Amino acid sequence: MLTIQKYSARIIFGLLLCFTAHASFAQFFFDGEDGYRLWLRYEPITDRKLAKQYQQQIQSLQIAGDSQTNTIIRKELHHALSGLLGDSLAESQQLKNRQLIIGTPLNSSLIGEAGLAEELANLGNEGYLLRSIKLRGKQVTLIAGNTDVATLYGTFHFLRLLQTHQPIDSLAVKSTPKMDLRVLNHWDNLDRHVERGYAGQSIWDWHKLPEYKEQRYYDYARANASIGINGTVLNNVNADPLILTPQYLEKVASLADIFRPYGIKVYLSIKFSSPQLIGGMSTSDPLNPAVQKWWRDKAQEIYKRIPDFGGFLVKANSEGQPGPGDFGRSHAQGANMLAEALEPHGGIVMWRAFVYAAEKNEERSKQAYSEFKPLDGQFHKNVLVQVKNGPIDFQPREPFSPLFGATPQTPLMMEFQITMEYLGFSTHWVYLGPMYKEVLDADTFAKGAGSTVAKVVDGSLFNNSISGIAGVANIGTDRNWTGHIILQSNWYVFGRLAWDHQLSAREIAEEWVRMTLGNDSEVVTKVTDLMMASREITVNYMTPLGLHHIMAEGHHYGPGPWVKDLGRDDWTSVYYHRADKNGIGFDRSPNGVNAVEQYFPPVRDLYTSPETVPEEFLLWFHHLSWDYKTRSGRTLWNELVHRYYDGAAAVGDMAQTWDSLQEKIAPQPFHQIQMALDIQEKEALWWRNACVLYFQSFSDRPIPEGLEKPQGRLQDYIEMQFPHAPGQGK
Ligand code: GCW
Repeated sequence: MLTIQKYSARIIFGLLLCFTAHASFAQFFFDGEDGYRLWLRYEPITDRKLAKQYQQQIQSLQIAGDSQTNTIIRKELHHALSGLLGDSLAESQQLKNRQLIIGTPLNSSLIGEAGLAEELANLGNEGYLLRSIKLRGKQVTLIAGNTDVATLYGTFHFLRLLQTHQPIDSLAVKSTPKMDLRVLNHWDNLDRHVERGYAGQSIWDWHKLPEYKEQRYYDYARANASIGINGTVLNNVNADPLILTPQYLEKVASLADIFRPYGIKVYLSIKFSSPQLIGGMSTSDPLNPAVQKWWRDKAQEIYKRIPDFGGFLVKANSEGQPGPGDFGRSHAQGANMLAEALEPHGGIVMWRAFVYAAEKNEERSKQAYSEFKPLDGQFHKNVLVQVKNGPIDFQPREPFSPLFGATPQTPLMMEFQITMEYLGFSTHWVYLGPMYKEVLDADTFAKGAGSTVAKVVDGSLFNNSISGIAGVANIGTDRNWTGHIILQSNWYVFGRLAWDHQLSAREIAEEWVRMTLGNDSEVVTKVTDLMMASREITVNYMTPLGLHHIMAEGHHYGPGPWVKDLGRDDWTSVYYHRADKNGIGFDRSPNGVNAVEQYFPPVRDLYTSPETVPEEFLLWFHHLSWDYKTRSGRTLWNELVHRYYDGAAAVGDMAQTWDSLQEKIAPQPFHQIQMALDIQEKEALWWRNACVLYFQSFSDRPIPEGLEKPQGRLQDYIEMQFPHAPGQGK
């Protein structure tokens, strides 16, 4: 019945489209495609030949075990196969031809018999095998791992093959995660405001927990498990100390109970001064024995409620947060105190390196390195230092942080931002796969060529005993989770790369498109192409050629290259672009603040000269005259203007390409994305006009020939105010 309604709605919609212009009727249609199902839609496979092949290859199921995780696997498979193939499959504990068998050597004797012992021995707790194999004369497909959660991961892999229409007749997959900790960081406050969140409120309804368990919590866990995410930090790094009170721990425990069977551990951000704020103590000095005891007791209390609690994430002595520095202690001393409290229970500390202080009198991009490199070797074994991908702050493009590779004895966790604080909030179509890959694939040269950031982070370069990667979530209560359906792909690509950073951004994009928008070849090619181009387009209309930190102040919505005179220089835009009548850019070469010295040669040498630095970082490392000749042969001024214009124009092209897919995309996602592209087009022009007019006031040079004049008056752009822009820090 539902399906009939769905299709007739589509037909009516199609007819109406013949007579109406875009967007106007979108709100009258409900086709179920509201984005809630993410990439786990399991729509019927309409290619009947393919569906038939799958049906022939998988004729019954044998799922071993009856743990909660096994039940989840069972439900997911029935739900998925009946969606994809139209039939739910019978389960049978008897070996049958063409059976899909799922289990571990412990719960399934068949897995034990399959001759996989050696391979299973190297899989760890999360890796899995997918095998087409003959067993006791029967042709079967196996999903095998050492734990139930591993087989859940294998199940999702198998379903992904079906969803993306891949062959399943001769499977020989072996997959293990490259990083141990694959964690989302929610910057969610306890009042449900999400710092830098653009998709509604926090999905954690603290007020109704622990009793009221939203369906969304389970769907969140499913989605994460489907891409291998195995941890979640529930609350903002600008932490509310109340999270550690019994009242909240009870709520945290109820979420941990929901997530456990999906292989997801819960972590908490803590406020370093909690002993004073909620413990009634007069100090939080990490070397004070009473403070140490307070944390030990707190850890014990947490583990009593949550035996597999993951650990703490800490933002300390950064942007006004308290930390060990308040007591004259180092970051290592602060982290180690917490590490000691968690260690007996198997917990870990993720200590953030995002620190910069006005008093330091050192250029901001250099401070994290200066602070943490000398501490290498001083951290306890269960501490990871969590480093943002670039040395400043999640800009549309930054060079990799020089800390990667600089601390052989300290495992560094990568921190990526999935939410779009500096990339257009939730209306700009920016697929972050290429950005994540650019950073992960960058070569630090820490131990000679091939010492990529990915190898630092996955622990292989320095043989670290623990490794991890974190992504600041873009999830909220919006029906489609991320505010913009395309931006679901950033959650997706984060998880997929956390599992295997060797995958390419394109193959992940394509996978996501097939699962989320459909397998039609035109849709797949066009949307994947748009995704792959989208990040560079945005860099061009926001911060081309290595410009950075020129967003409006506070909320970071829109351009603000004119921002100056704030409490601190390194919060202003003029500090970063340094435009004057002679030129533009930040001299971080040895003639300037010498940030290049923090990189290993030959990266250091490449970055030192404007002739050899990759052009995308030109103005990050160099202050150059407006007439400097860039690689295109244009002057710097002309090149800069061209980039702004190219970027803005490309959004118009994106919108056109999108429009051409109208017949092939369900109405709701089609219209939502179309409307978002309208906003993006408008805002890309806003960025272009405002920045070009502003920089022109220094360059005093004409708009290059062939380009229209920027619209509007600079002063009007400067005066624009958005007091209620979403996501602001509180
Ligand atoms: O990017 C900046 C944000 C802050 C954030 C901070 C951080 C949570 O503007 O909102 O605070 O980084 O990473 O700690």
